[in-house]
Amino acid sequence: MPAIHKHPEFIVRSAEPFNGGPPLPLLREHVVTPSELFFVRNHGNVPDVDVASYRLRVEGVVDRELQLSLAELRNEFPSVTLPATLQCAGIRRTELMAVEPIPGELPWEAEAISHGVWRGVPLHAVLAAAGVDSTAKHVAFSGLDVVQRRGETFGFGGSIPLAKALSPELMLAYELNGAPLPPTHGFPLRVLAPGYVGARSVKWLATITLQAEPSANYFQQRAYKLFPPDVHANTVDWAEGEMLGELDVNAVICQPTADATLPRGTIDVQGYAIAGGPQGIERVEVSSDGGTTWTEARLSAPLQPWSWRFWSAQLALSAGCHQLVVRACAMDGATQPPVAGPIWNFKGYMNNAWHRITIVVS
Ligand SMILES: Nc1nc2c(c(=O)[nH]1)N[C@H]1C(S)=C(S)[C@@H](COP(=O)(O)O)O[C@H]1N2
Ligand SMILES: [Mo]
Repeated sequence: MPAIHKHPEFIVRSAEPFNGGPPLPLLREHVVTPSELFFVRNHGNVPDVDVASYRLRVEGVVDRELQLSLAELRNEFPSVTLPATLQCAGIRRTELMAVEPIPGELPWEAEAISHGVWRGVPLHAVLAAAGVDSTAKHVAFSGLDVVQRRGETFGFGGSIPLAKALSPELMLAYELNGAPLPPTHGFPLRVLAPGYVGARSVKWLATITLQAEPSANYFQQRAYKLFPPDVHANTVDWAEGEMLGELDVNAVICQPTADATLPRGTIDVQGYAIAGGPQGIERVEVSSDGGTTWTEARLSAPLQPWSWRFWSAQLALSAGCHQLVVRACAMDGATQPPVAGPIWNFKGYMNNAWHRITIVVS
């Protein structure tokens, strides 16, 4: 298994498979997350891929099947560079777990997100080279990693609708932050599907299949599906549920951290906000009284499509306990739910309730 190079303060949520992310104050220090701080979500092993023999296969309902080496992808196709934020659907699951337990899932806090500068081939260029048949409605991806679940062994995969696959932001990425993809982030090639849950950005990409239906893979048909709050593991009908795609507006307080004790005076509250889609964040508001009164935060990072924005606010607080809350509004008017209870789901996805932390001012 290739070595994983991460920052000494990286929070490891699971060692095998390797999963983790940076402490929130460190995450908030860089608009472009350095690779050693970039969160990792692995369901299986980190494949050790030999670039010389690596081939991407493009198949399914296409005019011609393709087998492409990394050199062909780099030299014979156009390249694009795109800053984009990647976010796991399981982000902030611990807050849903506080509503009702979610056994068997990773206890992510708000660190399952990072922002990178990606370089690769526009997916539409590769699809054009293969020639997409008119019966194709979905583009399925599969990875080279192996996942083990309850005695079963299978691969990681997922799909996106053809219209999303053809949109300009979709990329087959071979670089992150100016360097070849690190092994744990999908070397030598991964999908980058900005605006969609991280699960569709398939790493160690082996095949692209054009087909009429969504992917039959476990991670499309069971995991990464959203069910109403009354559905539980023992009552679920896997044929139901909504396959996750587009992300929702979200905002998080990174600094101070939960349960911090701070000296009296003006405190600097900092965090990130993300709209989900390309439209960007319009406004971020912060409260120090649990959401009764609000102060507008200053948005610092420039507005770019598919990207988070950093925000900060100065609050003068009296001695005592305070509940800090943040909420954001996207350019399309989308807002967040005040509490997590009504959006609880038994797999623990898509928590975008107002982020609340308690701090003590002494
Ligand atoms: N092949 C493969 N691709 C994968 C995964 C995986 O386990 N195997 N995890 C997915 C999930 S759920 C997320 S959130 C992102 C995380 O990407 P990162 O580890 O580069 O941050 O990768 C996605 N792509
Ligand atoms: Mo994820």
